[in-house]
Amino acid sequence: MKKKIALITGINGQDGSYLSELLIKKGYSVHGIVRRHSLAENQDIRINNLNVKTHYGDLLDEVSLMKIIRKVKPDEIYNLAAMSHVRISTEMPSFTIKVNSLALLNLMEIIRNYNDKIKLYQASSSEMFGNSIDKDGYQRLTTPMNPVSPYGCSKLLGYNLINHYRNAYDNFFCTGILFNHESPRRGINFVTNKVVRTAVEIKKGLKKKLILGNIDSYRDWGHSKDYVEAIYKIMQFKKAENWIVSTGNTYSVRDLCKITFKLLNMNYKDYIKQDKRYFRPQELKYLKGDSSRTRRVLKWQPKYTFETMIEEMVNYWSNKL
Ligand code: F7E
Repeated sequence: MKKKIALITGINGQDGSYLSELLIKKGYSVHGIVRRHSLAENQDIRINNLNVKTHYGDLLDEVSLMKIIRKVKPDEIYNLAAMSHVRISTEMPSFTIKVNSLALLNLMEIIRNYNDKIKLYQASSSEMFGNSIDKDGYQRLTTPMNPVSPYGCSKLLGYNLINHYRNAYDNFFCTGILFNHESPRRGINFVTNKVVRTAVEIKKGLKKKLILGNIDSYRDWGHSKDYVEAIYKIMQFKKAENWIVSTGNTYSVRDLCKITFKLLNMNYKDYIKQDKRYFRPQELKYLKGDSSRTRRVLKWQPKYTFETMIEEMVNYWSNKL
């Protein structure tokens, strides 16, 4: 039987690398798009041991996208590439909208005009909800979406475009609204890996303080490895739909610090300083996702807990530094 072909944008990111591993295990031929980078040695740091084929391109360059899609002839495209840092999106809002929304629109148009049988997964985000919370304390598909950052706005535009194209033209365009998801492969300017890595550096005497922004916001943090399993199941479901992917538990950044420092036999209160540089113009205060339908219908279940995930990250940095 012919191998299925997947094309992943953002293949060298955290989710792209775990998804590649999963798809290879499932027997796919995996391709990915990478941007030219001035430090070529950092280009594929997360995927250089994987049997994937990378192609130079850029989401903002439709011609390169078209050429890659013609060459690779994918059955499935996973659009994971994004300007994904919420605070940085406030510094470069226009770029964020171009990459996260306009490029998606171009990708959908290419699919419609080249081969409208290609299935597309779009990475949507819990940041689209902003500060809306249902009365029972959860966010779900019916919760109003009122984003509080250029990043959230860009993802909401992408989500609306996907829904519109699916309804208007019947394409297999699906999305997962993923709540925060982490791992040792997370970029170190996101709060989990920043806290864990710095705590280990403090433990080893390499640093004295951990400097953070708002530590009283709450997030529903899962593990990227669990979440790419959900992404795969979303793509294989008989119908293209929107799905919530979350753990259903919420912790504050303060809890994250408490647990991490405790694992290293330290008290977080002795090491934390706050700096307004890391605060956001408008904070998203609280996330907790209701993924009950995803669990029931797709038979998806996360394996990691918040604690086992943090432990894995602490072990990773303790061995690496
Ligand atoms: O911040 C607070 C910060 O940058 C989490 C992305 O994957 O998830 C992610 O977005 C919280 C926020 O993630 C620092 O204010 C405090 O309340 O790790 P983060 P995020 O903004 O929630 C969503 C679902 C996505 O889709 C995004 O792509 O931590 N915080 N002090 C800090 N955050 C950072 N980064 N650095 C600090 O020093």
